[in-house]
Amino acid sequence: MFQILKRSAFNLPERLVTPEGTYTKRREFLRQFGFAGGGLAVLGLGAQGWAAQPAGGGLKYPATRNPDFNPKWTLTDEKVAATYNNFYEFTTSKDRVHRLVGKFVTEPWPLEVTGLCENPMKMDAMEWASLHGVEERIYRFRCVEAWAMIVPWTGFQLSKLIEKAKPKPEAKFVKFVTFMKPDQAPGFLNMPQYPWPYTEGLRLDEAMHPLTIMATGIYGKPMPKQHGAPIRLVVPWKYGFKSGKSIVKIEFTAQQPKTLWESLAPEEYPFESNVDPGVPHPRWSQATERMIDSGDRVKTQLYNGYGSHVAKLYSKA
Ligand SMILES: Nc1nc2c(c(=O)[nH]1)N[C@H]1C(S)=C(S)[C@@H](COP(=O)(O)O)O[C@H]1N2
Ligand SMILES: [Mo]
Repeated sequence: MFQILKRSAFNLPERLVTPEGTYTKRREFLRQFGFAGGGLAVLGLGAQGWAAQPAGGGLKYPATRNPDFNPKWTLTDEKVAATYNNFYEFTTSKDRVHRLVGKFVTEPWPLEVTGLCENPMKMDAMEWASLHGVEERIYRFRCVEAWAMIVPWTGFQLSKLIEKAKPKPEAKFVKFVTFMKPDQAPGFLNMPQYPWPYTEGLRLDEAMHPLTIMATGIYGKPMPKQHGAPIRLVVPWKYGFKSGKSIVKIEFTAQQPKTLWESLAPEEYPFESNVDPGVPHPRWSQATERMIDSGDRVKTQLYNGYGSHVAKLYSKA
């Protein structure tokens, strides 16, 4: 998905393929972030391998697996998951994200909880996670592009953090904002046409749902940078783009937040975006999905198989 621009556009010098407006916008962007002279800051291809780990902020790995989320499913191969990523802040090439994260600094990681709440917080995300504890859960994960994986996440229920923040009665939505450091991730400058930072959102009741977690690790280890270190959202019944990576701000709002993908293509990536095999994407079917390691095609399930947990959130009764 996300072929808002033709794939080839990324392989040509930008000034030859983008409209004047976009080029000008990029120049402004470079200036704003202190890259004078118009040269792109070339970020070295990280020498670290796919398995490079951040320190993990003092959390103990592996965390105890929650027995309620310990299905007998075969896990996706760890290396395949770590080398097939969507993280547009770095690149649109899934197989290259893990090579481009070398300069991404993920510790310390200030996280701001703000907006319509009684108890706004500024915290170090890893300290907060250590203090409140993490657990492991095996979840299915389904990208809107019709690929899927089964992975063990480590994290905590977002509801824990929301309860501490005490949203006000007017708060109806939660907005999630990703880091934006153009000197640490080449995608910002290479793709100035995207409305950065990556922003996602949930209804407050979806954010409070016990399946919704903030993940600090995967495969029993601290989160590798390409998976959204040090802390990311995971919403297993929605398409993967709802699960924002490397979150720096969580904000309670009265109005439905404008998300990055919704502002680019609302008919393709609407706000709700629950996994649904019966609703095709405008450009492809959602009836089946491809497991990224085996290549097997399997039937897509309504709510990604989590209907018994979440269908009641959407019943119109
Ligand atoms: N900040 C940010 N979060 C993001 C994305 C992104 O490009 N930037 N891509 C999303 C998409 S489309 C998917 S499918 C998942 C991929 O997560 P993974 O690479 O850990 O499998 O991250 C989501 N979160
Ligand atoms: Mo995705």
